[in-house]
Amino acid sequence: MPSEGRPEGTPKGRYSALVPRIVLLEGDLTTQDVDAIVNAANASLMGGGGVDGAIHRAGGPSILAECREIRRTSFPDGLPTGRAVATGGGDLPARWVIHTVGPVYAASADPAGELASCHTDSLKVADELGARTVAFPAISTGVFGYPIVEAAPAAVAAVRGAETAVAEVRFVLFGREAFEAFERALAR
Ligand code: AR6
Repeated sequence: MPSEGRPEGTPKGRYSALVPRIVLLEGDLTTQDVDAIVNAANASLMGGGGVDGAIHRAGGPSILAECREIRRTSFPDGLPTGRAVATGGGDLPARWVIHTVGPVYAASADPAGELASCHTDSLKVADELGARTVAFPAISTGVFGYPIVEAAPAAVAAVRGAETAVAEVRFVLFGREAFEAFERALAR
């Protein structure tokens, strides 16, 4: 069951234009029919495991080709942590993929700040694209080792605090534990 969050005090059915509606879903990010999905990538932008691998497998080779071009032209040393860039969605239902690099939890001096930056920079890129519905995975909570109970409130707070024209942010969570952590964060 998707569950929805509203900013406190916002009457049902009316949303502030500057605050995206947050929707939670337990499922697979790659099948989401949204304008853009966000990839939990690494600095190389050359693919990897986890949700990154799943996106490149489902989206086909055009995504990697565009990532190579972004590396060549804009980020020869790799995409910094907390930044985001966009490619087309290839064969995915989503029109665009926004690639961002989350913090490696154990190696970061400010994991919450860097994770927040992933979300705000991704929404900024979404605004530049004109994307109105954006689906995020639980960035950094897999290979990068960010505990889900800490990452969920940081991610939700970042989206709630973002100024964006995106109307809906959908967190697509893999597994019950991740879903429930986001549910608790949203209820705060
Ligand atoms: N849909 C939704 N969530 C998923 C999916 C999916 N298809 N697959 C995995 N998850 P991770 P990170 C969840 O490891 O921690 C890659 O190798 C997963 O359960 O994908 O940011 C990159 O190339 C977890 O909760 O990303 C980087 O090198 C969450 O997505 C590195 O991993 C994030 O897990 C990035 O690590």
